[in-house]
Amino acid sequence: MKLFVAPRAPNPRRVLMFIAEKGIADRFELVDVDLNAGEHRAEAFRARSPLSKVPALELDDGRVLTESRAICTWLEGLAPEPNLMGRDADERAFIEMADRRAELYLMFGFALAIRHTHPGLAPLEQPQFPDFGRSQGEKVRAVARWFDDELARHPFIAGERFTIADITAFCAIEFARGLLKFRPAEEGMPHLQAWRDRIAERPSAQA
Ligand SMILES: N[C@@H](CCC(=O)N[C@@H](CS)C(=O)NCC(=O)O)C(=O)O
Repeated sequence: MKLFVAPRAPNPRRVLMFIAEKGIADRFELVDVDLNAGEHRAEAFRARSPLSKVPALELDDGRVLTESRAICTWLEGLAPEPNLMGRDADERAFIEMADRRAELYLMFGFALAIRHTHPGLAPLEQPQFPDFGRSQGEKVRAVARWFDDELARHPFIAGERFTIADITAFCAIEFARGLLKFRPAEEGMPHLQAWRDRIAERPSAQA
């Protein structure tokens, strides 16, 4: 199977970290897509990912899955252990809630803040609206503070165990760490920082 990724991009990193947690990296051929060079907008890639986004997973039968969470759902079926998305409908729903909060409010918030303010993202985001980006930076910090409060009460994003929601939130925080210089502890979020430091010690965080 071919997995189309881009170096340092947070969404491909989610899938790479999920694969590393499952211990199945040897089953995938990684193909780098150069976003700065616009390779993702070329016809050859759009034939696989019509909205020009990475990651994309090309299955052995030629079908292509995009959207990180959908790819992870497929991977969870391929390699059910360790379970990262829930064992029954009840647990699956609560983990999905946590994961979607991490994706839609944390990852997407940081992505908007970065894409509209950082010169390195100018090739991907045109036009950039720096005021909008700065306002998103403030809003996403309010979300991060909410996660900080949550993490004061339980050790992982979805509760008592490591799940896909930790992967999504970690990749979001690391993206912001690199490009927004976001350090939770320096902004009064000690629980978010302690959680981030614990997740960073997992071997999958190097994927
Ligand atoms: N919702 C998608 C988001 C994918 C996405 O935005 N990927 C970024 C890289 S992290 C991308 O391909 N950006 C290219 C662009 O926006 O032009 C997912 O979950 O995979």
